[in-house]
Amino acid sequence: MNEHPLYPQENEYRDIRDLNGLWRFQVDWDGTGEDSGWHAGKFPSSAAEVPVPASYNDLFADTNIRDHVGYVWYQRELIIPSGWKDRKILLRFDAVAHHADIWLDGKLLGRNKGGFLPFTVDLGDVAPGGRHLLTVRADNRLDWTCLPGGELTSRPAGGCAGSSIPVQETHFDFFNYSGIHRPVRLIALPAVHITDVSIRTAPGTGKAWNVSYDVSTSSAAEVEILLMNPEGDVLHRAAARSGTIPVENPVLWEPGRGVLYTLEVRLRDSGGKVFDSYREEFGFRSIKVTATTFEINGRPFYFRGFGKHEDADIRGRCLDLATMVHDFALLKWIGANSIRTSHYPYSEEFMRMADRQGLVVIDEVPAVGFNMWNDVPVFCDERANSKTLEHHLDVTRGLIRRDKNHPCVVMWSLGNEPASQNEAAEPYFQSVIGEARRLDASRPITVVEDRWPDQTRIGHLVDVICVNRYFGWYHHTGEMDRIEELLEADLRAWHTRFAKPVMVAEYGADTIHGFHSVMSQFFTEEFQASFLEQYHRVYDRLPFMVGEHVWNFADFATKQGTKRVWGNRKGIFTRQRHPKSAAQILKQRWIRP
Ligand code: BDP
Repeated sequence: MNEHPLYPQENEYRDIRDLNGLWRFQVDWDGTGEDSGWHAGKFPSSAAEVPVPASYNDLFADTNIRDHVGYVWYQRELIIPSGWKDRKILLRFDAVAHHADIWLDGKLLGRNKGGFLPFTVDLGDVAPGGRHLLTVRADNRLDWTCLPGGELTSRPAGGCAGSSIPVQETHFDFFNYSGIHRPVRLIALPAVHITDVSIRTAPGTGKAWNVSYDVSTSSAAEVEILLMNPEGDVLHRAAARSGTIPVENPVLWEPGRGVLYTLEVRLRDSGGKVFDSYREEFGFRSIKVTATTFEINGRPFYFRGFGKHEDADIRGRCLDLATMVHDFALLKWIGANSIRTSHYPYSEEFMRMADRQGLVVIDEVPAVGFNMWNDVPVFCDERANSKTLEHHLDVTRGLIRRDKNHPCVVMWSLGNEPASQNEAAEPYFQSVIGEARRLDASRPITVVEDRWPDQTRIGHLVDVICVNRYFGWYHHTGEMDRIEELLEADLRAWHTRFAKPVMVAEYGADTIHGFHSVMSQFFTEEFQASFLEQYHRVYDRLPFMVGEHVWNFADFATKQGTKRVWGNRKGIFTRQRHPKSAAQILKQRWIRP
């Protein structure tokens, strides 16, 4: 559990040193790096250099590095400013996929499991002022106790009798990019500091809204709260570490209009002097789910947008601000009002920008790969078992802790396409969903399903039915004339059984940019466009539909396979973000005059 979930912030009392840039890098081909002392000694000057943040996989002209299963090592020098005496000094990793071990001068400082959430290590007794060697070992191996789940096997190595090489099996459809994927920072906090801030808003009486807040500190301290409007005017001051502040007639955070207020927390010493502060932005917005609607601020909201990936050429799955900003621009251009962070938590920078731009987000944990699409049970002792559940709970807590204050997050997605027909899936998801509800009663919950409405054992546990549908593609392949009939019957069956609003969280067809035909022909741009239109006709006549998320925003890398022509091509944009013809169909549909 990360004790410091707050996004790093620099101010009069808090300092940050950015550790991004080029780090030394070594692949641990046979897993003996630690035995050889890589954690303690300086890497040879012949070691490669890699950018942080980045996935390392596609950086080199080397298939073995791209496909390596196991450890890789990163190293750089770390200088702790001599002025940082009597401070709490932390190293913060925003995300390392999927396991990380951190050493400073050969001493193990911390370990982390899970590739998509931040963690910190405490530099505790390291004296400021010196030069140190920071070494990180990342491991991309996934088994059934991980999120996403995977299986480790091996195969005989060609040309070398008796030897084998490890194979990472995954039951999810994106390339297993690895490495230090998000920024690394050295942080200095006051010895006594703010550790967490939680903010909730809810309509009060008349035009007033209530802001409930709760502040945690590392030890007892006098707290001061300032609530500011978007212009920075202080509307309220309070002195308790938790409480409720009424705000008369605030400007609401709305889809497409990211109006943000600020709650500033200050800590004062006995003489009244401020020694720590933290500013958290938040928005006034409410969510309500009925049997047929998803309401934001009391008005029905219809999700238009995409399942996305954090994925780009060369850099893989890392935070890349240029790609991120461009993706936001394309979402706006096409008229999308929302996305799902399929299939894992996205960077904090993405979530903060979504807050500012009013982009609505379904925030997903990396519980993907828990399906084998056959009769082999997945939720059982040999596969997704109590250890998986323990980690799933941990990651759910971590995600809610990290993202709880984001107005953009309107729903938690606690899994993608699990084998929900398994009997054991029910108690499993009862635990995960129960924990999420305990931590956040203010947001609805979904688990995105691919099973049929009469099969699922978890539909009654969620608030919104989200389904991924591929009629005409994976199911009833090529039966284009039946898409509407099949889809309509299916969506109606979900609503009839559960009396909850329904959203299609994925629908799409692989399309190669530049392929054209005047006939109905798989992989052409015309096919993708007309495929989507058939789905849209169904959505438009079902009163309980609350959204459509096309799969996928852009083409993305997957493991190699006979069904993947250099990745998944269901993007409306190519991997380089060029629009396919269907982009115009969506733009016309989503930007209504
Ligand atoms: C769905 C998965 C998604 C895949 C998609 C596809 O949720 O991750 O990429 O299918 O096959 O089942 O394109």
